[in-house]
Amino acid sequence: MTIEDTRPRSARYVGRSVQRVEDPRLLSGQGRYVDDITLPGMLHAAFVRSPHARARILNIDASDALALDGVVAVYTAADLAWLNPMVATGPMRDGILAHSRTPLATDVVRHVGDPVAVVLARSPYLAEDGRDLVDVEYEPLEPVLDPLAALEPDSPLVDEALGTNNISHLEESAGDVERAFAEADHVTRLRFHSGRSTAAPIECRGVVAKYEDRAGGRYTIWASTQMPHLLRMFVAPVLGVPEGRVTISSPDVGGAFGLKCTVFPEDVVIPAVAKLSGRPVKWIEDRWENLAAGVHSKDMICTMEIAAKADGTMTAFRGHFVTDSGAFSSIPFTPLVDSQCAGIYLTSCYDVRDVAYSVDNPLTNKCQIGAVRGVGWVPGQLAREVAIDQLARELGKDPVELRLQNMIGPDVYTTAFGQTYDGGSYAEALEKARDAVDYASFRERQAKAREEGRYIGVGFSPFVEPTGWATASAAAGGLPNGYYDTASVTVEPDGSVTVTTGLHSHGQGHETTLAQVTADELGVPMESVRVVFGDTDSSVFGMGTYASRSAVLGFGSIRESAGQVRDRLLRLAAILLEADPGDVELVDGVAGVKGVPGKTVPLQQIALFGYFGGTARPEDVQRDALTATSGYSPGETYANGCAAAVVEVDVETGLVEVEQLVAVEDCGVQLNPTIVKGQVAGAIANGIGVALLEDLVYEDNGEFVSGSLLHYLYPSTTEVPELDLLTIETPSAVSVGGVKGVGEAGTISAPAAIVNAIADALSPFGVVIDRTPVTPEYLRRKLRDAERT
Ligand code: SMO
Repeated sequence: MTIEDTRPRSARYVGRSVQRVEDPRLLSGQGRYVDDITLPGMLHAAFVRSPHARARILNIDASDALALDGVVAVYTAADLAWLNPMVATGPMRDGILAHSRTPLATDVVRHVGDPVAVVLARSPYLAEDGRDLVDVEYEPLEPVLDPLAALEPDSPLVDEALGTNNISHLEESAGDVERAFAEADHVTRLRFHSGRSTAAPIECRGVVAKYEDRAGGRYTIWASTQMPHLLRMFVAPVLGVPEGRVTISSPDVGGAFGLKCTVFPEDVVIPAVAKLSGRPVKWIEDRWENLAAGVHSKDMICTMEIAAKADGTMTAFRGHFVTDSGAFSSIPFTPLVDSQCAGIYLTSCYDVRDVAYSVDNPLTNKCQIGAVRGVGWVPGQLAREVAIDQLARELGKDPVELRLQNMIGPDVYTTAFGQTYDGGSYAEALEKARDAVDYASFRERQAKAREEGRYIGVGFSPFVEPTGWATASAAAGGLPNGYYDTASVTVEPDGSVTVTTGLHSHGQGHETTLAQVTADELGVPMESVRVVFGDTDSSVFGMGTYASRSAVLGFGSIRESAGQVRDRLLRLAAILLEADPGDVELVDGVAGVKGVPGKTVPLQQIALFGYFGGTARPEDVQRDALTATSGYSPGETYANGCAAAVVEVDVETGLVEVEQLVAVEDCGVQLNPTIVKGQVAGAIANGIGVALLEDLVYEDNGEFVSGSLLHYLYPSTTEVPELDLLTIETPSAVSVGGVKGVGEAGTISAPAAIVNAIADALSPFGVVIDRTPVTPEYLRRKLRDAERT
């Protein structure tokens, strides 16, 4: 490993841009992904999927497929009737209907891509050929496609067993919203449609499974997932076996972005057909399946109202969020991960005490809505920040000044809904972004450009992001179940260190950051630390990686467990050094006595003594040696920051060019600044896609037309400008090490900054931007409409 800076080795690792330990492996093609798993006798699976949005299955004829040489089996729902249903309860909360599904469609298909049958063959190509030969006879039914119409009492039902399409209507309010609106000098109202997007990781999903008919049956499942233990928890009951008979192994994961913290039908179908066929089975998702039948996100109709005084003081927020939820309630997080997250964090960094939101989650005949980077914070942020710019225009106020006027202070703050922020640089981040785009001179530049027929604009989007998802933050966010994580830290007999965690890494660099943390806590060189995760047999139980939680949970759980081990190391060293444990220090893997140069003992010797030193060791060490396991669930941690965008709009073509993008990130104490920058840059690129490009489109008959990366556009290097990545470090008041999470902020903040910049550029035309993505076609239509009026 190479260390970038030249500080003395005794310096702490935390806070340093240590180069990523995993990169040599990943960059030299030595990563091991699900598709790299090959087992003797393995068959390959391909899914027969619905071409219809909604249809009754009249007949499935697999005879032609089975006649094809190399096709081994075709299974339908009838063959899997022994599986238990997959049930989405909405993480143990009230107010959402439990929705269950079978992993393969039984009588009705509910969206394009809904799996109907699975073909097993000797090769993936033969499996696909066999798939094309399965003859499914359908009777098309009228699909439910408009989420608002789906809420009407006379709408056809996506799932008749539920008796309604709306799987959740929630309302919550604080203060006196009615009165605040009645007494307002000014009310701004915006209806904003946040478009349908997804994660589209480079590595699509994949499952390999093997079943062994011993000891009551054992499943080994390799899956590309963010949460091996939770996946096991949800898959085992569907397979009808105890969790102890299921091993989930998630090797290297080539991007996940929330999509892979979902439990999918294929996760149970593949192990089930491995059992039925008696052969290991591999399924690797193709891009069409990923786009049509993974998870979608957003597609939220947001109605945002702001009550304000004439001087610009915002007195109340009211929001209504309707998620076009798709055909199934995604497991485990359900579409509330979008709609409710938009509502519950509505006040963000503003001191608004009268606030109300409501959400609806109509099922429709489209792909399910689930977690994707930034979840419902993205549409919530868009609705609020775009409405604030609209308010500023209507009141003739400067949008930055108006925001600063309404912003909370930097100290610990409890929102109207009861979330307690752990302190942050709310105003400072906005000011920093403002200065980075040279706002003081911008209006002059803008006026000059307009004289030349060029339309440039600037937009801001300050944010607060819940991070370090744990029991406290979940409770404050209206999810009454517990989230924590565990780490085990072991100093091996030779003095090397093994850490296991139930967190996962799919690009975040946990092999590096968690080693940095461990090395500091123990006082050992980082090179001696190995971080193990991704396999339920070899890692301690954990909740997985999502919601910008791993830095906080990983640091906290490692500090707890490493602290216990270090305590034992120091007491052992004290015996060897014939010193008082209080006088012993461990630095860079060498124990010494403070103030006594030359009197040292290396970690290797301490460890050997710890394992084999007989009765000379303290009694608890004789019992537990040098290993400890500890859990951690921090208080609420909230990152904050601000995105600012400068754009130029070509009014002839409707094309938007992002000229400058500034991201100010305050995620508390940074474990590794380079990794923080990487996280922010990737998220900002994602945010540019959400704002301008990414759109999953269904035609009026429910046909899905965005099934390739020619149609589902995401940004490449030509759409992402040089980014100005700035940081502020406000240590968390509540977490171990003052750490807050990072990973989603850019996706949350960038879209609203870009939309506001476009609206600012086009303010002479009176164009109201009311959706994402802001495509050239959409902008031209808006400009034409504006010219006509
Ligand atoms: S959508 Mo993220 O993995 O919480």
